[in-house]
This record gives sequence, structure tokens and C-alpha cells, in this order.
Amino acid sequence: MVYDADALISGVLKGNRRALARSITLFESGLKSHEGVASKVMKGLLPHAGGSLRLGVTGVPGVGKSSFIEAFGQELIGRGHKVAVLAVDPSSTLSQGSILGDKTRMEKLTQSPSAFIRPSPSGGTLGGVASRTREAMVACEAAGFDVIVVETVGVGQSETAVKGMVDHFLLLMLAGAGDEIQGIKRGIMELADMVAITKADGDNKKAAEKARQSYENALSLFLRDEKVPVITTSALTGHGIFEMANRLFARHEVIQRSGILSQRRGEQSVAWFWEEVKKGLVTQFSSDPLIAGEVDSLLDGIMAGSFAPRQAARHILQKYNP
Ligand SMILES: Nc1nc2c(ncn2[C@@H]2O[C@H](COP(=O)(O)OP(=O)(O)OP(=O)(O)O)[C@@H](O)[C@H]2O)c(=O)[nH]1
Ligand SMILES: [Mg+2]
Repeated sequence: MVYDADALISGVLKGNRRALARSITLFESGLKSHEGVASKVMKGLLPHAGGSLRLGVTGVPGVGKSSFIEAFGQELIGRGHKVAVLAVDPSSTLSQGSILGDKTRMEKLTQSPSAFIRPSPSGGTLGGVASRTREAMVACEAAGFDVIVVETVGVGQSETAVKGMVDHFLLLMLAGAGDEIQGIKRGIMELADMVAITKADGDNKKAAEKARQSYENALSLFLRDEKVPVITTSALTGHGIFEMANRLFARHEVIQRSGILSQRRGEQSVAWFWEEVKKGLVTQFSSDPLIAGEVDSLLDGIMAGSFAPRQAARHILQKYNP
């Protein structure tokens, strides 16, 4: 495919959805022949990015992330915002299931002219998926979307990656399910800036309120600069959706005024930079013919226990850069 950088840049800046979708596809391409035009487009968009509120939404599969985003997104659009929804799901390479699920679960958002939904880039490592999502975020901001929602599966390391690209991290939890089932470890609770107990409707309302109180108590034991709000929500009835939006914008204003927002974003960019440097070095290293020729036999020796990993690493690095 041939890309015209200038046409893409001006299209995105005008809010053209086709140009936006094509730019994101370009960033996802990974083809060496696309690198030049991709970085030209990125350079053109970057000065117009950064003006959005970035929200990460996490929770175990089935907790109701997509349904929440569908309801929440409409609340935001009702307030005059333009909402982009991105996904980070390193497992989506294996099962396309959640992508299909999202499309049906976010039916109204999908159809709204004020919303843009993009499934997780498939293929590659979590680091690759995360960095492409960050670039998609830049493109969406340049296209005029002022709230970016990143949905992530609540398993593995993807939360940490998403926490590293958003301003607010919302953890969705189910009432009644044990903490073990939800895979909630202390670590993930500590990442959360806000918590919602989902599916607080029908017979589940009472249990949700009980869970709300116990999570609020649990969270208050962590030493944090800010109080983490826990509220009950329902994507079905809309309960708590309005309050959640109010809390989110209130928090955004607080971190904006205190300087925490720009500090956090600066640190995120620095971390992203180092990730890219490390990735580039590893790619350069492993595609070096001198290294490739030797590394296989080295690996055999390491597997067999005849080479010590650290010494083997030192040896091959010295060979790469004597
Ligand atoms: N009663 C009730 N059911 C809900 C609510 N939100 C979601 N559900 C149901 O819960 C199931 C999972 O919802 P999803 O929104 O797909 O959950 P998810 O967290 O995005 O799931 P994955 O993307 O697969 O991780 C669906 O059957 C929804 O209909 C809610 O507020 N109330
Ligand atoms: Mg989902």
C-alpha cells in the first residue's frame, strides 16, 4: 500500500475518519518500507496531540468493560465530547473473540459520529501492541477526539502497560466474585485511580453496595496521596454512569491544576522512549549476521547447561561491540 504523508496529515487534522483509520494502519504496519512515511505522519500529528483526557479501563474478562464504555461513552458524547476507544489486548492474536464481542457490545458508540472505535492491533509482543496503541492515541487526539478510552484485558502485564499511557486508571470489579477469581492482587488495586463495581442492577444491587463498602475500606489502607473513589455502576440501567463522569472530570481538573498531569505525561514519554531504544537495540543486535551465526550454538550450550547465561551474554555482546 502507498501512503501519502501530507494527505494523511491534513486529513487527520480535519477530523477525516478515513485518514485517521489509514494513519493508524500505517503506524501498525511494522514494514520497513513504511517507516519513513510513518514517522513523517507522526511528526506532523504530534504537535496537535496531547489535548485529551486519557482513561484506561481494566477488569477481568466479562466484568463489563465494553458495556461500561458503551454507556459511559454516550454520557460523554451527551456532554459534547468526542470519544475514541482503543484496545490493548495482546491475546487478540490468538482469539479474535473479544474484538467481535466489542463491536456488538458497543453498538451505539460504533454508529455515533462523535465516536471512533479501534480494536487492538494484532500480532507481536505486549510492548509492540502498547506502542502502537500509543501512536493511535496521538492520531485520535490530532483528529479532535478529546477523550481517549483504552480498554485492556485484566490479565498479565497489560494493565501496567496501559497505566503507562493514561491519565486515569479505572478498575472494574464484580460484586460477589472472590478476589482470587478476579485475579485482584494488591498490585493492581494500587494502580487504580478509581474503582467501579459493575452490574449493580436487579438482584445484584445489594451485593454491589456491600462490595463497594468493603473495597473502599480496603483501599483506604493503602498509603496514597488521593482517596480512590469506589462507586457502583450499571451499563444496563445507567446507574452511576453520570456520577462516574463527574468524578473523572473533577479528578482531571485536580491533576491538571496541580501539575501532576504534565509530570506524569512527561515521565510516560521518557519511559516510552527507553522502551523503544531497548527494542531497537535488540532488533539491531539479533539481525546482525555475525551474531545470528553464533547465537544458535550459544543457545544450545545454554540449554544443555554447558554455558553460563551471564558469561555467554557477555561474550556475544563483546563480539557485537568489541
Ligand atoms: N446485568 C448486567 N449485565 C451486564 C452489565 N454490563 C455487562 N453485562 C453483561 O456481562 C457480559 C460481559 O460484558 P462485556 O461488556 O462484554 O464485558 P468485558 O469486560 O468487555 O468482556 P471482555 O472484553 O471479554 O473482557 C455481557 O453478557 C453483558 O451483557 C450490567 O451493567 N448489568
Ligand atoms: Mg470487552
